[in-house]
Amino acid sequence: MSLRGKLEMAGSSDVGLKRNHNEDSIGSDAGMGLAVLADGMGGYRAGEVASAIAIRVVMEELRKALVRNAPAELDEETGYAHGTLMVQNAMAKANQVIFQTAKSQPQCKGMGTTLTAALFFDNQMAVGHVGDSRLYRLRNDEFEQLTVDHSLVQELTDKGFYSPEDAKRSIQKNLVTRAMGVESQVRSDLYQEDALPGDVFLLCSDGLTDLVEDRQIHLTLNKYSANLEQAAQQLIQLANQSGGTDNISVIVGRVLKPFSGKGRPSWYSEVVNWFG
Ligand SMILES: [Mn+2]
Repeated sequence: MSLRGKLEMAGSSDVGLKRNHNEDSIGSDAGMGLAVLADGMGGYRAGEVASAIAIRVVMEELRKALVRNAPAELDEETGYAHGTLMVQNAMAKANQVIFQTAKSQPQCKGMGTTLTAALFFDNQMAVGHVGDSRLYRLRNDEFEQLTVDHSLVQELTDKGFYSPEDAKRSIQKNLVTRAMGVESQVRSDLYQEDALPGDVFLLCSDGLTDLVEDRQIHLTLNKYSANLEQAAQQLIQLANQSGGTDNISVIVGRVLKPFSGKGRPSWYSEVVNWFG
């Protein structure tokens, strides 16, 4: 089962107005049901190396894993679907590659990246998450942030030191407390959610959410949900109109039809063909 015709996606990444290069990276494959977004950090251009590695490795690892295993099958030990564990494993591998590269190449020392990945299978969505990029879901008229930032601001808010208003004004907004590639191992947050026809998903970097209010993002997704390309462009434009102080990346997805499939999906053969 290819998810083509059942799921649509559009993504865009923009340098913004103040930076001279783009350290965000995105990747998506609607047929495979995969969207990945990363916001890199590090010295001279190392951030873009880290985010590019994250996207490449996660996509490669998931392509391979989906050939070997049916994502909808349940893992007895953990209670997660295989697809969710595949996301976790792919992220662990990406972490390793970034960490090793940072260690072996002086110009990449200390680099890291956020990563938010969503894999769709069997009317579900598995999300893996590290850092302060986000995943939102618009279902009917309910707009909800599904991931929780790994940031100092979020921690202070959780502990009650910050109100949401304080958080917005904080100068430490971009201090990430967990990132990919910084240590030899990383703990990814995992979410397994159902995906219903009509659901709209947004993966985005902080270049959007620091400048554009959730309410505004919600309105934009509502307005352009029938045209995801336009939705993506519109969101980037909103961030740039508000100053464009950081790189801005978005991937917008929409579930068109149910995509159930328990066994090894029939798109298995299609994937095998890609690898020839
Ligand atoms: Mn950023």
